[in-house]
Amino acid sequence: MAVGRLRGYLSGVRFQGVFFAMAAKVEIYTSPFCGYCARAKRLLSSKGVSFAEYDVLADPSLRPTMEARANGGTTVPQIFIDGKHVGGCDELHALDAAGRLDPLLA
Ligand SMILES: N[C@@H](CCC(=O)N[C@@H](CS)C(=O)NCC(=O)O)C(=O)O
Repeated sequence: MAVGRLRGYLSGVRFQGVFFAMAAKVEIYTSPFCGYCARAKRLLSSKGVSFAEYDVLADPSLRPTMEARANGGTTVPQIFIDGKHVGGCDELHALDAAGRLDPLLA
């Protein structure tokens, strides 16, 4: 969830307030030339979801962290929503097919 402050003038009237933008934090461990990674990212992007991407090929030191967070999962992608391990590309699509992905991303 993002929190911010809004201040401005609208038709000469000053307004200010706090806004809360409910957006899940999505993280995805990837490597280049990985079709599953591309497919998972395409699904997220098609929903307008932005995500943090960690390229384990570019930075192999990320791998142990990925594997620990993914309960030993060694393949890419490994996807996390609000810190919760979702799985890989197949699991992401299965969640979506079951109608359970959008609520997690809201
Ligand atoms: N079922 C997995 C398949 C992922 C997969 O096989 N990824 C490949 C790269 S495209 C991989 O990490 N291969 C290395 C390995 O199997 O250790 C998913 O849906 O994410």
